[in-house]
Amino acid sequence: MSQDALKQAVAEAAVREVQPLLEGDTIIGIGTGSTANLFIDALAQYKQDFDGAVASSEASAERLKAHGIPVYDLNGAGTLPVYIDGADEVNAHLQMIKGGGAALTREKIVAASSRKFICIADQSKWVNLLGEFPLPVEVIPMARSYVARELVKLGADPMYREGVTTDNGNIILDCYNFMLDDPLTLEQRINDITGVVTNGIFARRPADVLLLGSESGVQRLT
Ligand code: ABF
Repeated sequence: MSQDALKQAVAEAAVREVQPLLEGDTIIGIGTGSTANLFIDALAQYKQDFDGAVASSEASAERLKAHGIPVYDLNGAGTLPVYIDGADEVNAHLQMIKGGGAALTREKIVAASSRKFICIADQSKWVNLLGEFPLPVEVIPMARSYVARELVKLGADPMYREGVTTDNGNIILDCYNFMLDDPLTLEQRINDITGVVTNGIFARRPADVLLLGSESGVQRLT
């Protein structure tokens, strides 16, 4: 099976997973990336069954609107029953690295505001130890050099992601070679650097459910 077919299978499994939560006034959280896009496309046929969505990026908001699914500001939506999003890496604790698509800050905010986080991923994202994928850090532009020096002190090799401005107007530093055997502590340490908006470790708020697409089908891990 191709990677695209595995992503399609998890997207459809995620629609089945959220269906019992859909009611006329339900607003759900929806993430960013190619797997989330497939989820949006598969969900569209049920758009009459729920009110709308909060999106973690402008790109996802546009895709939702193109399907005729209303998009809401998180501030007026209250606590969301569920957030569905992909990942760049995920481990057995359902901790993740996210942010390859530069939407990490909004993803973290929507995840924090949701009762249940369903991660949708193909098997290429499954790892024993997080960290092979370069860790994205969103940074206020004027703090770029300072934050990069502080990240080096923590053991990383940060690289400025050229030509990318986040939806929040900030820049991304991709950190190579981080030792990620204690994701919870590192998530906090990086966030403590002045000028960091947030980083792509999702350990404080891991996923609650992982739908993992593999050759043998979609596994559901909790
Ligand atoms: C978002 O999309 C990100 O946090 C992650 O970077 C990426 C995964 O993309 P894809 O589903 O295209 O692999 O969820």
